[in-house]
Amino acid sequence: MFNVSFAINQGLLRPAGTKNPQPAGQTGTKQAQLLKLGEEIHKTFKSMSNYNDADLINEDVELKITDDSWRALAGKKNKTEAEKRQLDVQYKSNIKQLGKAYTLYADKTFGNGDGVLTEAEYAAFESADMPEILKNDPEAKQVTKNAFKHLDLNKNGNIDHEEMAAYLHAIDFGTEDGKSNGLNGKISAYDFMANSLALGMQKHNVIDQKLAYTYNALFGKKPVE
Ligand SMILES: [Ca+2]
Ligand SMILES: [Ca+2]
Ligand SMILES: [Ca+2]
Repeated sequence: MFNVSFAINQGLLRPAGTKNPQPAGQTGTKQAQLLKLGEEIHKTFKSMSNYNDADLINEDVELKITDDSWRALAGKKNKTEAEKRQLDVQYKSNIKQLGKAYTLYADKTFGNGDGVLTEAEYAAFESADMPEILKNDPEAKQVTKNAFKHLDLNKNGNIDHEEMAAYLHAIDFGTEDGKSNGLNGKISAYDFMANSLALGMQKHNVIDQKLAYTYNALFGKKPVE
């Protein structure tokens, strides 16, 4: 199981409220750490699903956005305003770093490395581990096209790290059918798969509502209709 608190301990993700000193010459190292984190996110998501059987999900795998102390505080009754704020700040800080890492990794590995994903780069990224037969399947191509449309919130023709962070935040919510434990600082395999289905649909649906909420919560921005 991949744990983001590991990244925090490595100095990659910084707990809320702490300064982020960046001595000269450290930029390359930080980039390498972000890339590694992005690769871990990618591997974790890939290991949740099974191309041979869409109904089979690997329930043992989850992506932790926050650490267990965050969840302990989140579960506490009668939280003070300061505690609520601490939870909010820490969550947002972590999810923004994950959005950066995941976008950087995807674009460095499957794109031109300019930091944003065009539709073609996103398609290359999404189909990376697909069996050949699926890669050329028109239906699978359409699903990727649909997903890109949902994720390009400002409709500028590419996915940036803000849109990616909004996506990661949105899928933490899981679904409303009782199978998910909801917003809890972890993306379960069920959260991921249920939201992936919604993302692949052509029509406006619940994923768009979640993305509109998270894009605004994280960056104060509204999606372009
Ligand atoms: Ca690019
Ligand atoms: Ca965009
Ligand atoms: Ca969740």
